[in-house]
Amino acid sequence: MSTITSSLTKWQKKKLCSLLSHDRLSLLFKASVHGYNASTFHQKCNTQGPTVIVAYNKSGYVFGAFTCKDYGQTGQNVVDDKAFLFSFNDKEVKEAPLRVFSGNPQYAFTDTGPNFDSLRFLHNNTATVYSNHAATYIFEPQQMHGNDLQLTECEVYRVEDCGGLLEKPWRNVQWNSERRKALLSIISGWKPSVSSVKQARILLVGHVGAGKSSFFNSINSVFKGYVSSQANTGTAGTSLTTQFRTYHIKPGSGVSHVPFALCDSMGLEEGLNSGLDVDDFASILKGHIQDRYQFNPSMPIQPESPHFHKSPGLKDKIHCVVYVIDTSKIKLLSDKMNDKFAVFRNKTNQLGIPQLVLLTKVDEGCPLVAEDLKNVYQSHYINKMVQEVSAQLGVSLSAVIPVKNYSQELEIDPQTDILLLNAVVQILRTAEGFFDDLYNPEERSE
Ligand SMILES: Nc1nc2c(ncn2[C@@H]2O[C@H](COP(=O)(O)OP(=O)(O)OP(=O)(O)O)[C@@H](O)[C@H]2O)c(=O)[nH]1
Ligand SMILES: [Mg+2]
Repeated sequence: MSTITSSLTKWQKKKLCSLLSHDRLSLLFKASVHGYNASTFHQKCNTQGPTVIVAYNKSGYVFGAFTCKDYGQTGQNVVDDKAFLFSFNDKEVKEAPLRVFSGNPQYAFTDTGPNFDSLRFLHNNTATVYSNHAATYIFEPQQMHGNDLQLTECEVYRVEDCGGLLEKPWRNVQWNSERRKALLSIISGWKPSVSSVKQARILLVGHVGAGKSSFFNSINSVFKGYVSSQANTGTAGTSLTTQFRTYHIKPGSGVSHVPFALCDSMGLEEGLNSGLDVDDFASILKGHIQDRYQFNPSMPIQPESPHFHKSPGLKDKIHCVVYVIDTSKIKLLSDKMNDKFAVFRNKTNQLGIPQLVLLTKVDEGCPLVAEDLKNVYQSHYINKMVQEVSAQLGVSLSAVIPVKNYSQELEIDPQTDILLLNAVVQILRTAEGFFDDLYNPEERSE
């Protein structure tokens, strides 16, 4: 998936959220990516419930319109007594944001497009806004947009309620230092049930920017005792990781043995000849691809490649595939991306490799979790996303594990460690299935 990122700064997002009295904004449409036109706007934004359109100009104004009604393409005036226009400016931090309600709620907007009468966004399918302050919503143009009608960006967000906390957590986690120690001891005491294999090889796959490399960094950090960023992470349009990497983690944190290696791959993308290729994926699973192989999305690895392992042993194969998915992107995964996941899952099933799903960025997904990670199994929103991804990918609920990676922290934190270590324990238990299955070799297909 080409990653679409919000142009809102943290400050702007906070301001907008408090203006909307909601705490979750899910990006649906971004004009610089999808085009300044009404037809893609409708494709992405119709029947999404409450939304907010946000326009940006060079003069530092962030302005737009909220409606709690659906966009459609009926050409009708939509009645919405909650709709309003808003504006605030980066340079006037102390100024209260402007909020203008419609003088006539019968005519909140026309749903042929984001057309709020006094402000018509994507005007004539261009990066401009048409402004008529004397129409349904009455405002001072200088205050609304500084008379700068050329847009540098225009986005639409679904405005969601994160649904608060469930009465009881749906999984029990002990959040104390004894548990952290116990988890470390479970991990260091684990070993594959086949003596020729010393470490489980775990492959991380998922869409671009899902947090695959960050997951390795985070696990490495737990064992180091400080936040480490060995693997390159960040956001780019396409996968930042372009090499196949096998990371062996040095023992630490009182642990003498780390019985697994994490393999990091290139992100999945929608298009043909982009992102991780399914043939390369199959070669990794079978143990043919060696550390530091440079992926070429337009051509899978060839047997002549110096990084092609011609006769891999059991220890070189992948013993567990972990699909890494950004919690906030689940609803945004396109059909093409879901199809790609299905192809990858099929391949993995054919080879009899157990699989599970890591839901990353739970802190970004739910503000209650960002506030206190201990809310992770009590958050309505995370619970809903776990169910959604389980249905979407066709994995059981018990195979979906929410985590938060270290992303901006400098020091490790006991709660984050516990959630990460829990995930490792689940991964190892899942990998165990691979070795257990070897007792029925006739059921496996290569
Ligand atoms: N808040 C938050 N940010 C995260 C989390 N995990 C990853 N990130 C951030 O998300 C961005 C992408 O993370 P990466 O680890 O580079 O993603 P990736 O899956 O390796 O992406 P590619 O290599 O490009 O396919 C980085 O800026 C990370 O800091 C998380 O759990 N919480
Ligand atoms: Mg990466």
